[in-house]
Amino acid sequence: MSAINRPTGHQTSATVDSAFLKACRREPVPHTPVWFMRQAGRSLPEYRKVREGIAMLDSCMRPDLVTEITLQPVRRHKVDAAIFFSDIVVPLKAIGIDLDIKPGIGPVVEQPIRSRADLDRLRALEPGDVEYVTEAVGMLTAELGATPLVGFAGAPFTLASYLIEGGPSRNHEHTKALMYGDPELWAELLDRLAGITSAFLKVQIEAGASAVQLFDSWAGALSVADYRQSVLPASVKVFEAVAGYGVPRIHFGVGTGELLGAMGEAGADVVGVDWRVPMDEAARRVGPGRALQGNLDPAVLFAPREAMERKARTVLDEARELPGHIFNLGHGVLPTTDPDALTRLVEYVHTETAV
Ligand code: 1CP
Repeated sequence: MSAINRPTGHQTSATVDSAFLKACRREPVPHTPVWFMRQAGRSLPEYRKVREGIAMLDSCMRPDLVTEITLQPVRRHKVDAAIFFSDIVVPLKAIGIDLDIKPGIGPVVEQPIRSRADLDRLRALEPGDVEYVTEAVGMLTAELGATPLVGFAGAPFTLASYLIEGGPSRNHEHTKALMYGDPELWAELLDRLAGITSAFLKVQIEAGASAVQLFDSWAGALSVADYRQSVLPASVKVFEAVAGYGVPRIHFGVGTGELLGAMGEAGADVVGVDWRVPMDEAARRVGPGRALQGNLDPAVLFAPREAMERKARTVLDEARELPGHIFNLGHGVLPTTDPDALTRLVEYVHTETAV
C-alpha cells in the first residue's frame, strides 16, 4: 500500500478499500469510481425541499441539514464518494468576514479586501470557529459506511478573487491589479488564505473525511507564468500542510489546460481535469505519479441518452491507460440538470468498467 490512505482512526478498512480511494492511490479497481462536483444541490428536488426558507450559509451551519443534503446524491445516484455540503466561503464567514451567498449570484463580500489595513480582517481560523463542520463530518462518516467522504476548501487564489472583487467576477480585474501592483501585499494575502484553507481542511480530515479537494476554480484566468510566480506557492503550502494525514489530496480548476503541468507540481495526489483537454493529453501534461479526475462536459447531461453515453465512452477510452482514473464532470453539475441523467451516467460508467 502506498503512503497515502493508511487507515486513520475514522476510516474502516471497507472505506480504505473503496474503489474511489483505490483509484486515488492508483491501485487496480473493481470499476471506475464516479462522483460529481456539485452533486448535492439544486438539481435535486429533495435538496430544494429541505432548503426551502433556509439561507445557504445558515444551512451550512446546521449539521443535521448538512448530513441530509450530503447523503441525498449518494442515495439517489449510488456515486462512489460523497462531497461534504458546505461552500468555499464558509471559513471566511467563520472568521468574521461580512459576506453572504446571494441566490442566483453566489458569494458577495460587503467590504472587499484591497489594502494592507484590510488584511487585519483575515485572522487565523481555529477549529472552534467551525464546530458545526466537525459535528457534521462526524455524523456523516457514521452514516456513510464504506462510502468515502470528500472534504474540500477553496484555494487561496479563488478565495482571494471573491474577497478582492467583492463577488463573482468574469475578468478578475481588481484581483490582478493587486497581484501585479503590490506583489508583497498579494503574497501576504495568499499566505494568510493558505493558512485558513489548511486549517479548514484539517478540521474536516480530523473529523473523518477520507480525501480532500482543493477548488482553485478560477485559476484558469491566469497565464502559466503568473500562476507559477504568484499563486502556486500558496497552493503548495496548503498541500504540504495536510500531507501528513495520508488522505488523498485532489486539486481542481476550470480552464486550466495550460496550467496542468504546474498544478501537477503543487503536491496533490489527484489532479482534476476540465472538459477542454482529453484525459490522455492531460496525463502527459500532469506527468507521472498522479491519478486524474474528470472530465465529461456537464452540458452533455442535457443531450439524449445515446449521445451522453457516447461522450462518456470517449472519456473512459481516453483514460484507459491511466493508472488511476476517477470519473467526474469537467466542472460542477449545472442546476437544471435532470437528476435521472446523472443516475444513468453512474450506472453506465459502473457497467462499462466492471472487471
Ligand atoms: O442556494 C443555493 O442552493 C446556492 C447554490 C450553492 C450551492 C448548492 C452555492 C452558492 N454553493 C453551494 C454548495 C457548494 N459550493 C458545494 C457543495 C455541493 C456539492 O459539491 O455537491 C461545493 C463543493 C461548493 C464549492 C464552491 N463554491 C466553488 C468551487 C466549485 C466550483 O463550482 O467551481 C465555488 C467557486 C463556490 C462559490 C459559489 N457558491 C455558490 C455559487 C453559486 C458559487 C459560484 C459563484 C460564481 O460564479 O463565482
